[in-house]
Amino acid sequence: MRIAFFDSGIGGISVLAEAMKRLPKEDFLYFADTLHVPYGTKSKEEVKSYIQEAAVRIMKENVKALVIACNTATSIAVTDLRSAYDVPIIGMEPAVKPAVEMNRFTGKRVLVFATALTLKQTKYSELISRVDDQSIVDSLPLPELVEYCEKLVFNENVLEDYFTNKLSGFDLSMYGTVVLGCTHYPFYRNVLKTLLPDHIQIVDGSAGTVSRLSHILKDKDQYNSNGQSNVKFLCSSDDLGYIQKMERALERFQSMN
Ligand code: DGN
Repeated sequence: MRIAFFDSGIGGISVLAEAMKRLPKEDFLYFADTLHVPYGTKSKEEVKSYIQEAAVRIMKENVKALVIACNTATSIAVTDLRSAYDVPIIGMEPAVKPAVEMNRFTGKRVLVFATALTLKQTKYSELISRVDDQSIVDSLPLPELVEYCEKLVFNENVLEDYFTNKLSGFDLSMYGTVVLGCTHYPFYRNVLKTLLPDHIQIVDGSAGTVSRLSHILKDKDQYNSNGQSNVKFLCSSDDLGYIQKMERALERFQSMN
């Protein structure tokens, strides 16, 4: 049985790539909700119903676990999905906790990039009240980055202008860590690295999510030993062009890392 990954678009491929590295003997299914991407700029109610529809389609594929490789979808629907289905459901969480720990004694702040919808959810404010005991966390939504990623825009000049403009109001010397709290953003990690001061570390939630997935499979004795990292791509619009785009995006992400 395959492990399913789900995102509104191609962002979750950044998490899939991490799982393929860590669990090479598994096979995977990747589902993108192309009819409704992006989620991050829509209302909570709309997005909730899109996620429920997507889950019905994914579960028909008879998968052994579902990774919601989208911070926005996780913050809105992980609890409902867990009560609706028996298979393990693993979500994403912006890596704020490790980022705060990394800066506990540096005197520096943490800057979280995520969708506006993720930043608005109670799940996010609860995470901040739990871990940000020194009030050092700031946040910034980057909606255009999801659009660039969906169009496979990787032109360095375009991205440099974009980030320079977005970050112009921030004194970057005050920050020690940037958190990529949307799964589309790691596609731009390398560009960001060249633009941010050297002392800033960039973290995301992929490794933590894949570790949880791996522990759950181990606990349930559901590890595969004869899979081949085969990935079946599906999307809600059943568009072959988009499926080819996802394959290219995976190759690109793997070549970057
Ligand atoms: N990749 C999604 C996330 O991690 O939040 C959101 C992308 C979107 O639909 N805006």
